[in-house]
Amino acid sequence: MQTKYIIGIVVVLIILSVIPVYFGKKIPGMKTQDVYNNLVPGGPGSKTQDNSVSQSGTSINISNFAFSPINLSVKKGTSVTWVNDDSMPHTVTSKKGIFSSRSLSKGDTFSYTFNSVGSYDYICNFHPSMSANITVTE
Ligand SMILES: [Cu+2]
Repeated sequence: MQTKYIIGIVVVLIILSVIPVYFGKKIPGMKTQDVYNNLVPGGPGSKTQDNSVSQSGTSINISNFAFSPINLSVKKGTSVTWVNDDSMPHTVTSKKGIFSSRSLSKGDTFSYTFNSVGSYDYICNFHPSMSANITVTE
């Protein structure tokens, strides 16, 4: 009889110790900050939505230490938006000093409207081997 009581007590203790763990559990791989960012409009996580705002523009991705597309031709007056997809910070900096972004962290964007016809070479200030070109036509 005594062993049945002991087993019963052990089972109750196991159940009691499992309940708070179960209810306190978060969705795997999801941080509290991510939940906040996704729920709050205009929060840090909603920055990527800037892409869809510039419908008449074009976007360039920065990933794996490269601009993509590396060469882009746009019509005069086009707004180009760069999006940093790398976890490494980068900049978008005109070789002739015509435009330059601040240091872009992952998810940050930079936009520039090209109002003059010409060829615009640009690099990342931190990684000058990252070079690309925008050609602006009439
Ligand atoms: Cu860089």
